[in-house]
Amino acid sequence: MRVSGPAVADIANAILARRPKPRRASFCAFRDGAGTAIDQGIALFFRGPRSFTGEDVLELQGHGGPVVMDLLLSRCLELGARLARPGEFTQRAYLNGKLDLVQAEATADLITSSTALAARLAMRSLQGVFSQRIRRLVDELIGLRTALEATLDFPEEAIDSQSNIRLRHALDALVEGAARVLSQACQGERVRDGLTVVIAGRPNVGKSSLLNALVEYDAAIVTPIPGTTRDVLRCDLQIDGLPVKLIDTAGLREALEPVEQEGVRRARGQLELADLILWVYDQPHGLDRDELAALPTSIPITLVQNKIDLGLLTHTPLMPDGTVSLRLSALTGEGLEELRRHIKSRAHIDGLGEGSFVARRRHLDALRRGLSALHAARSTLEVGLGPEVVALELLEAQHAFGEITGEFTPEDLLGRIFSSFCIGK
Ligand SMILES: Nc1nc2c(ncn2[C@@H]2O[C@H](COP(=O)(O)OP(=O)(O)OP(=O)(O)O)[C@@H](O)[C@H]2O)c(=O)[nH]1
Ligand SMILES: [Mg+2]
Repeated sequence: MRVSGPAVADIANAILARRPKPRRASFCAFRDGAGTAIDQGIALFFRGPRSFTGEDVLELQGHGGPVVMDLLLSRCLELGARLARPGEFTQRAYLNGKLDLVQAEATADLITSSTALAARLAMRSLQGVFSQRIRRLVDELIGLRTALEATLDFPEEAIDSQSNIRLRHALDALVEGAARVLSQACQGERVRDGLTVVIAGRPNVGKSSLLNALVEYDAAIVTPIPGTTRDVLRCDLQIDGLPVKLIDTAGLREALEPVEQEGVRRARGQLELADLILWVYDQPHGLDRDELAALPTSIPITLVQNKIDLGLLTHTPLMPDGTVSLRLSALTGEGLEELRRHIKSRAHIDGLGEGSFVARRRHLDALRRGLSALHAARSTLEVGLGPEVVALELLEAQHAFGEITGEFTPEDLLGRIFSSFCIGK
């Protein structure tokens, strides 16, 4: 049990009948209001600001068990404590300057990470790797703005071409740096949230068989009857540390019967949400270009020819450049390894090094906004619109980057971030 706040020293006195020495483990009885022992165990007292939250913190390690915990909890509440809201310990740590926002989020990401790789990257964010990168960008921006604003204050010394060139170089370097952070953050987000892969195609081509083969159990019903799958089926999969959400859908065709019609409608809905579509086809049906043309254009599509164990003659149709085409058998497993490798390559998480970190969509949004403000500043400088406009655009970039670490973060966003934590963290 963990208690934080200004009344902690008094609560410790009352429950332990003495004040434990800060940062020392002491073995004590935990007592109720009448002085009777509820439990006994280790008490740890941290005096603020040298604690996780930055406030006085008491940690009681007892034997556990719901009734004993409840008695101890009631005693703390009696003494003036209240239950913590989700993420409140971390929120207080953030408000007291023990962590920045990126680190606070990394705490939650570490706890909920779904793969070992995600946990490692979350740990790096928690250690400040990501925050340092952002802070460096912000520092460079501030330097640039200071230089610019100096010229604003002394307009008679209008920017000469020499300092203009210097400014442009500095801006170029900043754009490059921000783009690099963004690309790493994208990888970090992939590792955290994974890839959504939707299996789609005509009925009976072996979509559900492919899902079963990839997840290595009988998740989906497979029959020789076209139109077997109607519901959208989701399975979680890991490919070398990459979390993959694999989604099986109803075969796409002009369905006559209402249940299948609904299945087809849902299947089409899933396509819009995919990071990657696996378009499965088989022989003798082959590949229908019209069906492919009806798929969302903004989402990458990989062609998967199934049932190659049947040995039927096929031709690989001519496709636009860059379309990946794989051949496999969901029945024998031939070609599955290539498909796994291909899915992983789509996440672009190869070569994640020591400088990598976990990231969230929120971070990507802010980085993109900051980067586009930097691009705007660069074109403003190029067309010679005047330093005050450039300075404004730089300030906008600084605010966007500052949102990531929590320097400029709206209250409601903070509320949303911390309320998604688990209670007691
Ligand atoms: N020979 C062979 N048969 C396969 C292969 N994959 C699937 N099948 C067979 O093809 C038939 C249809 O398989 P499903 O996996 O149900 O196909 P589906 O695309 O999910 O079909 P719907 O759910 O109706 O859209 C079944 O009889 C499978 O056994 C394969 O690689 N080789
Ligand atoms: Mg199916």
